[in-house]
Amino acid sequence: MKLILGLGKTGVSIARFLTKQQVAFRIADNRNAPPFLLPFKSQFNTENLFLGDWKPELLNNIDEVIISPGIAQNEAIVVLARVNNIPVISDIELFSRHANAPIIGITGSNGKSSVTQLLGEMIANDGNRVAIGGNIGKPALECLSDKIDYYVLELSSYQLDYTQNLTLLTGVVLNITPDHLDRYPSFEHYIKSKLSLYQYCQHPVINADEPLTPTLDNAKYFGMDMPKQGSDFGTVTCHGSCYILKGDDALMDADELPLIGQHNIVNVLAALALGRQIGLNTDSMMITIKTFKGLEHRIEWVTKKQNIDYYNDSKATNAIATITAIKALINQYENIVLIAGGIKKQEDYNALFALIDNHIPHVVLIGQSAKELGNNIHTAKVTYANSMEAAVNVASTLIDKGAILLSPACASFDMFDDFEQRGNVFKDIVK
Ligand code: UMA
Ligand code: ADP
Repeated sequence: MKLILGLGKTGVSIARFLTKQQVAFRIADNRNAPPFLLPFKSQFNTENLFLGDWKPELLNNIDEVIISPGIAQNEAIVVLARVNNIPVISDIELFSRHANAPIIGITGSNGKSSVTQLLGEMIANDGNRVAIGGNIGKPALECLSDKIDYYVLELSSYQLDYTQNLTLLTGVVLNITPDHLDRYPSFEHYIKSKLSLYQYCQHPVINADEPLTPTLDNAKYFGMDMPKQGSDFGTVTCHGSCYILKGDDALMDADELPLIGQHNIVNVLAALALGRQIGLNTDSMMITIKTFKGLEHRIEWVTKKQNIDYYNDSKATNAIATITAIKALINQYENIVLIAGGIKKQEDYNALFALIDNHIPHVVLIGQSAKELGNNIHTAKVTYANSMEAAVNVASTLIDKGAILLSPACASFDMFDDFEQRGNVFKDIVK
């Protein structure tokens, strides 16, 4: 019998899969009212459902535990399973046992979802059947089908931590900056978790600008400053314009990209290198790149009202993501009001504070960590707001012209269900 830990999106997908396979399971969640309880009850019998504190008996007669990524490795039930030599695996490992088409894995601290979506669209536009899933939102097991040519999976460090067996045709660690440090004893452990992706890759893709990534055989490289070589992907700046290169060949002027910011050029280079590793046609990839609109909640332009452009970057849940968003906008606007705050991560925010003090005249702070953030901002004018509505209202009175950017640099759970709800609330208020 299998034990599923966690009754969220992942847990329900595992339960559905095991039911189809006619494999018996127990499912447990240490919350009394987990978010997916109602959908679970409507589909499955609850005889083997266990809620509340983990009980050691959950492991009786269990030959394998399949765990949700949100459950930390130091939870008592995980420790006990390991003491008893019961394998603990991720839904990704279970998925890979049953996937009959090549899998592409994408991880990194920022840019995972954007590159996953862009590559998925490139593969589809090149005439293949593709499924996109994993940490991006659709559990991997729900993507399984006989009618798929490629799977593109966004993989979080949490999912990689519980994965020991996986075969990836190609994959990339986009970048590594501190994140999720509440889950790891040190930054080094987080780095190791991210880099573990390369042990599964047949044809890896490597960011040459990321000092923490290794040099590997069979790899294709990408980077803003890539030396021109072979069929790797880089850029060159000539007469003030930045060109995207494949080896020595200029593929396009980066100004033709529909998305703003240098990070989007980097994401395009990563997707090109991945596409190259799986043999996609370059011309077809370029067509997709030129029409890719990006994902909701990532520096998403919302509207222009009375000379003010509003941007929703709710997905920016760490300092680097907000730094990226500010850098993408500062050359276009003289005045930017930043709306930030929520639950601060355990990471160094000093570079963000310095960027704000140098480039942002006004900051509106919300949420649990507002005061902590505000105490470190010295030159920019700081205003506190106790709701998103108050934040948007006050922000719109602070400038006559420019941009208002929601880019929180924090998790959303103190005020919202998730980053999506936070972004949608912002957009509703703005509109
Ligand atoms: N749970 C416990 N005990 C715990 C922790 C959690 O019982 O100690 C229970 C919760 O009550 C919950 C269940 O476990 O009901 C499952 O929780 P989960 O957090 O693993 O969430 P899922 O709904 O299964 O969603 C997960 C990913 N969530 C996390 O990694 C935290 C989703 O990524 C992912 O989209 C989904 O699987 C499908 O693959 C979200 C995320 O925030 C977007 N990811 C992090 C990130 O991107 O930064 C890594
Ligand atoms: P992830 O899935 O890793 O969270 P997303 O593609 O959803 O990444 O982007 C989240 C935020 O991270 C974006 O709003 C943007 O501000 C920032 N970002 C996107 N790509 C990159 C990148 N390559 N490097 C740094 N920051 C990035």
